Amino acid sequence: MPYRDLREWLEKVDQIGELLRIDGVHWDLEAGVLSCLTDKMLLLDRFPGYPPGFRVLSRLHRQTLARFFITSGWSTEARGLELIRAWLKRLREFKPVHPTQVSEGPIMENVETGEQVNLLKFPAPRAFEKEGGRYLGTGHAVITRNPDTGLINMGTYRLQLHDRHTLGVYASEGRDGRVNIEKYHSQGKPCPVVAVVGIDPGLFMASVEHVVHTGGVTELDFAGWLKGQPEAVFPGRFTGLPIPAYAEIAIEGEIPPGVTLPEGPFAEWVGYSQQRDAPVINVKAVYHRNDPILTVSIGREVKPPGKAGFRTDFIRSALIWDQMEKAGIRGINGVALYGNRMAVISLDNLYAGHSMQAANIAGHCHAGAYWTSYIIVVDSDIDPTCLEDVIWAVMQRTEPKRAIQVLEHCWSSQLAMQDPSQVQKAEYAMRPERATYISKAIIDACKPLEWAPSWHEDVHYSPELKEQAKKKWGAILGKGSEKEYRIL
Ligand SMILES: Cc1cc2nc3c(=O)[nH]c(=O)nc-3n(C[C@H](O)[C@H](O)[C@H](O)COP(=O)(O)O)c2cc1C
Ligand SMILES: [Mn+2]
Repeated sequence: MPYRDLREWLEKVDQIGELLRIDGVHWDLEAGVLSCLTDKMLLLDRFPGYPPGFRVLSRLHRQTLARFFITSGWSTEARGLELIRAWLKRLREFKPVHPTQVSEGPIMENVETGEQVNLLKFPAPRAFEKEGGRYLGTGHAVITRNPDTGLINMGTYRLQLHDRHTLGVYASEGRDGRVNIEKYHSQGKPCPVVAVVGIDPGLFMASVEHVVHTGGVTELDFAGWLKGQPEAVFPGRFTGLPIPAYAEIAIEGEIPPGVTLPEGPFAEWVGYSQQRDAPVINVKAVYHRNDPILTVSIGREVKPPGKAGFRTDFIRSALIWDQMEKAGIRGINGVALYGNRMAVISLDNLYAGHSMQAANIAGHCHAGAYWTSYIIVVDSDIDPTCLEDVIWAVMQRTEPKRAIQVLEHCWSSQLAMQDPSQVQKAEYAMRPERATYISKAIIDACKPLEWAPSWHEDVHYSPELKEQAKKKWGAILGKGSEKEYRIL
């Protein structure tokens, strides 16, 4: 049975024993640190100073596989590379499921506008000691419209709570939402916006994954497909933007041009925190259900490619794989992405130039382009989800001067540590403060085809010989040691 909303999803998670309810936790640091100390979903209630029922659901970004299966209405026994392959198969069946228009829904149980708006009524957490404030949006979705095409976009860009009716919004350069905001601002107009800060994990996944808008597909269409039923939406009264009618909390307003406030420091997934200036949302309306649940993604202490931090790497891996195939790359045996920053492609290297072609597409297709600094290509005998084998191939099959190429002026992020002189050199001389590039290293760790006469023989036992030995001696040996796979 599909789930319509967060509450139905939570019931299913409760049934598999992955929901923890805790009362009386403080929004300042305590909710954050608790989120690092469990694998379960945390439903927090009775925050000191807040009415009971004003809840926070934490760990929206760190789903176990069991919870991902609930979210996607799908499951498989496959793990490692086979899991990525299985999800790719499902992804290929994607058909947009358009939202349906409704005139009301539970989110209209409470509607506050103008002077009634008070964002401080929600127990928004400050998650880390070094964070510069409270965040209302970390496990949410921001909806905007492209003023040229009318296409709706949904992406997750964090929201700092500045005061009763003002939020900071930080969208990284090149995000669809950021492009939309800049389009309005370049016309001197405010950008209409809806932020859904109490959201089910299906909508959230649509918001954080790189949905490609080819053919006018939107993240809402993706969510409808993923959840197995169309999303019910109604038009916001100030912006006309679609608001999911069964969500918990939605905020409507506009982002004025030329206004920024200091934002952060915020504990980034990369393992650092920084402060910078960011645009603001002036809030005009708040919609919420009775006993609303604020959803958050806080408490990320694990640094990429740490296993616990990025259980969804396999989803993005399949997306890159899909986009590479659509660009015509043949012979792909596997793709594994590590915490957004490094991708490994395993390939039947069929002809001279094939591995470089694959590397360049992997590093520049939409799902793989953003800030991936290292693209490694290995032969198809290497499992890309096993870092041990990947690094072995890099060490044993390459001659660095031949294997490593560095591409310049690639899609970056202000989260990147930067050589300040690079900014000055950039071609954006008109607005150097905006220009952030990275270089990208390709490591072609496939055995060079032209060196075939000197390729060495790999050392390994045939699977048959191992099976025979296990049959004969297995009882004495017990369970053998296993390779560590960094992607589930
Ligand atoms: C928990 C979480 C928080 C995120 N926060 C931000 C953020 O603050 N700013 C940002 O630009 N991207 C953030 N992202 C990534 C974007 O939401 C993601 O790349 C999304 O696909 C962007 O959608 P778009 O391509 O439609 O802009 C976050 C992702 C996750 C999983
Ligand atoms: Mn988008």
